[in-house]
Amino acid sequence: MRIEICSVYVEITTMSFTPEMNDFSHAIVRLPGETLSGGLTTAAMGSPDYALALKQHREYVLTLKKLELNVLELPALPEFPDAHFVEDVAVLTPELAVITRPGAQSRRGEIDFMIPVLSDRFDTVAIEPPSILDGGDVLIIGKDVFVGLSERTNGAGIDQLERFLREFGYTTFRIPLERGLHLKSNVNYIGENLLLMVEEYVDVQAFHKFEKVVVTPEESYACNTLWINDNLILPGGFPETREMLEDMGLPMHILDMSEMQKMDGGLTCLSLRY
Ligand code: CIR
Repeated sequence: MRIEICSVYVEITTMSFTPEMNDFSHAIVRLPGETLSGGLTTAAMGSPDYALALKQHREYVLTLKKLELNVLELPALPEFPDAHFVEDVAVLTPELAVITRPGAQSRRGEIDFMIPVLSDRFDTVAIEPPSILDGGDVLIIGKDVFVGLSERTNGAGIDQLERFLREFGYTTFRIPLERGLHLKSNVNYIGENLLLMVEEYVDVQAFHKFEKVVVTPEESYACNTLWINDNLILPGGFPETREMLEDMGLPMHILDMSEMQKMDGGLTCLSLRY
């Protein structure tokens, strides 16, 4: 009896440290507001069509539900045109929710609408000024936390996040951003020790223990692929990346993200998962 209990314990301990654990049961999303074209962007791809953006968002939510996530759909916040990119306002771990302090001034007020939602579900702490940090810069793989040092996330923000998470056994790595808005615009974990990334990150020392799947510069947007419950959600229109990922044999879901891409947003940005 004792031996059995002991072996179960060992297995659970090992599981909680493996990067393979990506079983999520919940997601939080926010409906895009009709003001979404007033959000921040560097994309120069034209103005998003609101009806189409809503349709794409709906498909995204349906896909999460298909993967058996319980999805909390928050109402639009038209006064904050980027608020549907909920990933940026919090960093979730099983132990703690860290409310961020978004790097863009125009997005700071979004946190006031997320704090009550997360406080009901998590122990919460908050990034304090003068630190700034966007959730899009935070890539958590098991107990490793890779954080992009970007225009939206400063060193002080990374230091604070590191202090919050250290006591739960997380190790933080700081990754200067080479391109794009956020770290997760460039690099994402897709299971089986694989990172999907653009060429510029291949030699980053902090990523040395991973195998790399490198996307072409023309398909860099496809780096923002979401690995969730052992499925891959990919943006449509990136055939080379799709072909490379097909070899992994995971169920794939291809979503049209054109209107989100126009606003520098991707698949990971549209939800908070736990
Ligand atoms: C912004 O510039 O803040 C939004 N237009 C896009 C945010 C995308 N978020 C993300 O990649 N995590």
